[in-house]
Amino acid sequence: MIAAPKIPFSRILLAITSLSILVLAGCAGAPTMVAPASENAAMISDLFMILFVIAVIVFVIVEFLLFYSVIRFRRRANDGTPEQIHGNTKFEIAWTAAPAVVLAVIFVLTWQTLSALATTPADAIQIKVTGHQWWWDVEYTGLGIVTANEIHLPVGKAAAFTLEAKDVIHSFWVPELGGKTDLIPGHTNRMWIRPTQIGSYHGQCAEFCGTSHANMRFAVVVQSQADFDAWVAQQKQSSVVATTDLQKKGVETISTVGCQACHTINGVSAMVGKVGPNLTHVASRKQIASGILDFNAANLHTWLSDPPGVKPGALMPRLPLTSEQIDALVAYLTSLK
Ligand code: HEC
Ligand SMILES: [Cu+2]
Repeated sequence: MIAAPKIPFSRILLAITSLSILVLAGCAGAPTMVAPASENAAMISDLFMILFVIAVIVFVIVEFLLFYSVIRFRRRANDGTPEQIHGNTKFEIAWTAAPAVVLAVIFVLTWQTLSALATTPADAIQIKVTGHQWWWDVEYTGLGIVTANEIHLPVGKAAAFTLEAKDVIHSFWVPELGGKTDLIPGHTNRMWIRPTQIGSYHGQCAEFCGTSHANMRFAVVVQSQADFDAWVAQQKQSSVVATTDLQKKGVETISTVGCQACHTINGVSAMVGKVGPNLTHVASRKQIASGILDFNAANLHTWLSDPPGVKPGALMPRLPLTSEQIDALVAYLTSLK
């Protein structure tokens, strides 16, 4: 028989410690629901903290009783049969009542939070988000704005989201701003966010939806009311008119190679497709392809050359474009502020 190798306890401890440090380091700077930046996310985080503290207290009491009993009442020499306490009414009542009270407290707190989250504030900005494989269509229904993958919100004001899906189930999740809510084909879900801190927050699809599920990200930009108003005014303008020769060639190319089948550019005739993101103000966005590439000429060039090569499974096909055509398209697209 081969004896199992003896690993010293200090080695095991070292391995566990190093692994924990690695895991924690990996989480550093990642979006977290315990640093809420909105009124609704704070409600969820507060409830989580209360439940966590209750769970820790229960854990400590149970473990203390367990270890105390194991050590204090361990079998000793000359022990006879221990005293039998089966059917002890006092104990039966105690260990039935105590968990019932704890669960009742948790139930009331959870109910209060859930009903507060289910009540959409009356003055909210209305935003419809539609999940597509693998990007987010964003429509400000009251303002007549359509954009993609980047949601702007004024700080302190509530936004009511209507969530739908075009193809499969997706899930809308911005950890710092609110809980996950599914987008389900043929069904409308709702949630609201009242951001309390200016900043840019990371969003992510949280329901596996196919090849590029992990590449289905978005940004929520929380701004002062003045900055938000300026953004709204800019988004409401119709698209920029091409001025340079290269940009004009870009407009020409766009309508000859078939982009209009899938994309809309307000003010450009025939550009009314709805399969892909609205490009009217694509150059005002910080990223393209739902957070995969920063918006700049070089990345646009890479994207247009081979979308599925950049983002696996992307539903924008690789079009037979020449390098000159791509240059013209990039010149036009980068002008669409
Ligand atoms: C068959 C439909 C289809 C055609 C044709 C098509 N696209 Fe797309 N396009 C898409 C889809 C879908 C996406 C979103 C991809 C993703 O992020 O997963 C997209 C994304 C983009 C983006 C990134 C936008 C953003 O905000 O993320 C740009 C720019 C773009 N397309 C430009 C073009 C141009 C220019 C053409 C013509 C040369 C074109 N597309 C042709 C479907 C199409
Ligand atoms: Cu998704």
